[in-house]
Amino acid sequence: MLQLYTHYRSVSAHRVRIALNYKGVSYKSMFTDLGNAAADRLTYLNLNPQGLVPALVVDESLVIAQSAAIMEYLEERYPERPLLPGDIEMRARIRSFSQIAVADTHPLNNLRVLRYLRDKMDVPWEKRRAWFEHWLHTGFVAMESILANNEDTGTYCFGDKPTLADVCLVPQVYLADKYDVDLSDYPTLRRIYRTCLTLAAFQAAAPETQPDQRSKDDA
Ligand SMILES: N[C@@H](CCC(=O)N[C@@H](CS)C(=O)NCC(=O)O)C(=O)O
Repeated sequence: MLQLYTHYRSVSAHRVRIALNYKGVSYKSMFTDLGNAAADRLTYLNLNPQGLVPALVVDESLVIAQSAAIMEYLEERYPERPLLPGDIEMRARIRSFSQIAVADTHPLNNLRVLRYLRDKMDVPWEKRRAWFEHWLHTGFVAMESILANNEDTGTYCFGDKPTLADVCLVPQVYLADKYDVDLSDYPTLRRIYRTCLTLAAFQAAAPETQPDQRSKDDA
């Protein structure tokens, strides 16, 4: 069985959990602590030298790091219930939209960047918060503009079934929502986000439904 190294708060792992669930692929969750425990970290670095989550262990010869690479692999290996549907132009549009979250928004706000600002650059909390919000809004403004002006926008980002675009949008909006970022300027993103959250694949991937989150609640 596939093993997914994950953490409930990880935006990148959240994407991969949605993709796995949407495709109906069984996997075992391997919980990490985002680098807080040194012993675990050394073991994990042997698996994924970058030390980030997620990582998907396919078998002893293949460990895939990077959520975009994992989701492309899942799409090719499990083409049923496609996340990249349509013709070559449509797939390019979906990939392009998805990368706004994966490549240009999330990397500026991930834990190691925010910790670096705090620990090495002495950036106070208010300024770190301003940084966090700035890069979220920069991504959301572009995403909203694309969807609000696109005739392919339907129930979901591109048409009437979820695609990779929705898989990448939802964890980003979830994060913003959790930190009370004002999303009032993004009605299309909010509508699609709410629709996605009615689907079992998205619900089962949500941070609050993950066993590592629940064990924290129990503690
Ligand atoms: N580009 C990577 C980013 C992975 C990433 O930054 N993961 C975060 C959690 S969302 C992480 O492991 N953070 C730990 C840290 O920053 O030390 C991907 O999409 O998989």
